[in-house]
Amino acid sequence: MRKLYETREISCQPYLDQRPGTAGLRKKVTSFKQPHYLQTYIEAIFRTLRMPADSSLIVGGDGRYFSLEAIQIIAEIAIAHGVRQIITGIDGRLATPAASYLIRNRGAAGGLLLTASHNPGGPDGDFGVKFNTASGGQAPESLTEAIYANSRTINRYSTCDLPDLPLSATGTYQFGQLSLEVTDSAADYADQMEGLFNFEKMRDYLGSGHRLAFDALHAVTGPYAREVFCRRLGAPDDCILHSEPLPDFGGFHPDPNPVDAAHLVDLANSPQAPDLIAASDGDGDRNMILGPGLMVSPCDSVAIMLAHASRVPGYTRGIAGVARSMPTSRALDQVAASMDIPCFETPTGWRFFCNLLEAGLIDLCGEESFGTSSSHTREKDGLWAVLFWLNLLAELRQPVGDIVADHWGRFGRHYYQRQDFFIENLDAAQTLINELGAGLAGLIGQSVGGATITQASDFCYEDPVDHSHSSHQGLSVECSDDSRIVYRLSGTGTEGATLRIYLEKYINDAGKLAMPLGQTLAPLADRAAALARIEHYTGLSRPTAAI
Ligand code: VG1
Ligand code: CO
Repeated sequence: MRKLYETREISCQPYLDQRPGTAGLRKKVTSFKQPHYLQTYIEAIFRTLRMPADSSLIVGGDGRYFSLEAIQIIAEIAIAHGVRQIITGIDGRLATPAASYLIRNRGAAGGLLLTASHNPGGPDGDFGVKFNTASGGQAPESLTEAIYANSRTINRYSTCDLPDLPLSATGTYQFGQLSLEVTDSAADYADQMEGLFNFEKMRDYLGSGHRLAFDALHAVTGPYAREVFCRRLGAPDDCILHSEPLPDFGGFHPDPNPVDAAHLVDLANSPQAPDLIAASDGDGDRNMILGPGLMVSPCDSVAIMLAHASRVPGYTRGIAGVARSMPTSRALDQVAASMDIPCFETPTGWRFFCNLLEAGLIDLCGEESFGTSSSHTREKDGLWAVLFWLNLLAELRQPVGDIVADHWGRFGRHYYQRQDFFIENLDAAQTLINELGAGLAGLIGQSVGGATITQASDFCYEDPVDHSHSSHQGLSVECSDDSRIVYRLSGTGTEGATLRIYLEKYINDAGKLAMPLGQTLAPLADRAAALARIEHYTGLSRPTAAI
């Protein structure tokens, strides 16, 4: 008779601060290390879900500091809630899109993704837990709110004592009533990508003198990139930079953007620039695309993907519709209109795309925050986006810059920038938003910086599939000079507040498509700062970062 692991109840005090943000619960590692902190949140998830007996669960993440302890704690609580199979990756690492795919592919009841994504890692960095449903998609707001409500009442949880889980090599192990499978997720993922892209063409492209550089920023994508680009596409080993996943990301801030990955902008601007330069974030769901002399704005990237989708094998059957988050530029709308397909505008956060994807209403979607993906999975997918661009380059045999310039020539250019203001005092940030929101109606018709405000609204979304409402999803101000400003507070930070201001100006004048970005948007930035009285509320006269 095999040993059964007996469960026991542990008493604890509830924590009251476990409200998930834009994408899961993110806190400092030091918060997660408080007694019973992770345990109460996991207990709240299981109590809310009431998974069927004998469920399978995908558990894994970006491998950041505290991940291995977390997997052990989760497995011990999962047994007590009837989970009979846990599937994870080597060393507990699963890129977010790969985890989403595994959930669907293995018919799991859901997944616990251990990541704080683009937030820094290490003992003083951040940790996070995100729950994905059986569809592979992020839990909807109604579910995360129910988990939060439950977490505030947890004063006991069930667990057991398992031996240290063997995570360092693939295999299947039995611990009493629990089966643990450690899978080679990179191989599974690469198989999926082979079904979507023209690997032969990309191999030819890379074999004929074209070069790729992919920076994994010492985060989760290193082994995936090696499998896809080197083993299956024949790219040289040294095209993967910082490929070894490290618990502290080797000190990198694993956020692929021109500020945190400025070295890639330098590489793009150097005479040795490879044909395609790309990077992903901590958990592998974001992508940054650069070519000689330029970075492709994520808003343009998704629009260009749509314009060329019929050239990529996985999308030749057509695109049902597309979606973008509200602050993302309207470059995508322009292409969708030309193809006569719907373009949905959702609140920030990937979870809002999930219903649309599941219902087959969209096949492609993206966010300005370097996130793009398609109906092949229910998360954004960093390497998928790089492969999409590589497939395009192999097909068009044109430099990245020419593809972008041609696109602007055809559709006009949405000059775009996000400015982040880090504000230590959360209340000051909230007051700024409240005051601006309260005065919105009065702004319409006012003249600012030579333009008239034509629209001002507090974005409220009704999900077309389940008809749920999400209010206060960002303040938007549109002006008569084809410009738009959006204001919102970040929901992924773990201290203070980050005010995000999104600036967009549409220009469709052939002679004005290659103007310097910062200079072109400077008057709009001044207008945005004046309207929200940023300096008055925060003392800040300039953004902390412009991305
Ligand atoms: C940010 C981005 C948002 C993205 C989210 C999760 O949220 O703006 O577009 O979906 O991060 O991305 P916020 O609330 O900080 O603006 V990831 O790659 O960190 O899971
Ligand atoms: Co991420």
